[in-house]
Amino acid sequence: MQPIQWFDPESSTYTYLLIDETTRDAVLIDPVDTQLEHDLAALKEHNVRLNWILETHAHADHITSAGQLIEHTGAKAAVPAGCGIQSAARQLQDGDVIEFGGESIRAIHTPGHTAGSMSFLWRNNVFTGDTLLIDGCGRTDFQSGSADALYTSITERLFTLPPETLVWPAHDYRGRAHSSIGHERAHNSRLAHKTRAEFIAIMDALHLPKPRRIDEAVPANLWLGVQHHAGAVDDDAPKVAAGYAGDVSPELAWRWWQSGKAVFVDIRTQAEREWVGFVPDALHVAWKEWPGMAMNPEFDAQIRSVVDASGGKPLVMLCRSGVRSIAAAKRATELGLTAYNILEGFEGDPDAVAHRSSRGGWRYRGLPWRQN
Ligand SMILES: N[C@@H](CCC(=O)N[C@@H](CS)C(=O)NCC(=O)O)C(=O)O
Ligand SMILES: [Fe+2]
Repeated sequence: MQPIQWFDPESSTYTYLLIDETTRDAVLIDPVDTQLEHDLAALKEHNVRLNWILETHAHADHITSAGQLIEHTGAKAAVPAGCGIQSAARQLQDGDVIEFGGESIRAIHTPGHTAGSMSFLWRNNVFTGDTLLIDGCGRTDFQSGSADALYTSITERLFTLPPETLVWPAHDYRGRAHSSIGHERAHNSRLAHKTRAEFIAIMDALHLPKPRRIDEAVPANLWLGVQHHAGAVDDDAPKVAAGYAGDVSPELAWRWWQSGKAVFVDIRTQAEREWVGFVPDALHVAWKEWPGMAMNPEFDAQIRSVVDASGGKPLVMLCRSGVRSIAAAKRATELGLTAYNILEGFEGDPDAVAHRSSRGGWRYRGLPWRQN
């Protein structure tokens, strides 16, 4: 049983259809909005019932048709928990299993191209998204990407699968359809026989142009590509504040970070982060620190270097409840930086969460970093 592969020439994206041939239940991985009619017709032709739509990550180069497919077929979406995709029925964690008919797919968290990216293992096929491409890999220079994390994901999670496992990527720009783990381990020019340091140096030297549609695609994909959410997204503008750049909702901060428009800085203490919870891949510059919640004497230097390393992006600052982050945003503003406060902080104000859930068009599922 092999997956059925479709190609979108506009974005060079592969979409996969997996079928349980006994029950005719099916799963689609990474469908593309402009291919909706093709995909619906093909589902009919194959005489299958679509159970699940899976996304390997929040794509930067095309818009998903997942939201529209849900409307047309009654299927549900399952997405990686760390991608900030708001409107899916299931937020997947590493090791989660998606069942369709008598078949099952295992989610493997493979961060690096984006912090939330996942690969999906079905029988002897692995759908690698933009984590591992044929003779390449996804870029790591936006959407909280990390070459270091990508090296670990590929070498420790994917290359440890049996060598005969077939590799089905989310893209190929040269018409190649699939590969295998054994082949990529031996021949992938970015990874085969490369140390971590060599790989990071290769990724740092790529300097690729930004994907043409990133500013439109990432925000749309955080709502599974469904247009009526766009109104709600536009309403969600920063609010003017005195002494710093403004207040932003948790969702807006998250979208800015994921689309590379801002740097996300967690200013809580290290102890708090350990006890209460991390925001995966957020940068850390403590405002106050133990012992005694004293001001962090290095704050000015550390926050300046975060902005410098980002090429001058605005900051979005997170604390526990949204109080310390105002003070930190004001201080960063005095230093000549552009800094926003994230309303409600890591915890989220329960009243505001309830209010957002009842707002028209929003299907709010908790703060982006809380994965609930
Ligand atoms: N020219 C394409 C570029 C797409 C692009 O950057 N793709 C990302 C995946 S979202 C990537 O990792 N590409 C790998 C590569 O180009 O080596 C566009 O504008 O959409
Ligand atoms: Fe991507």
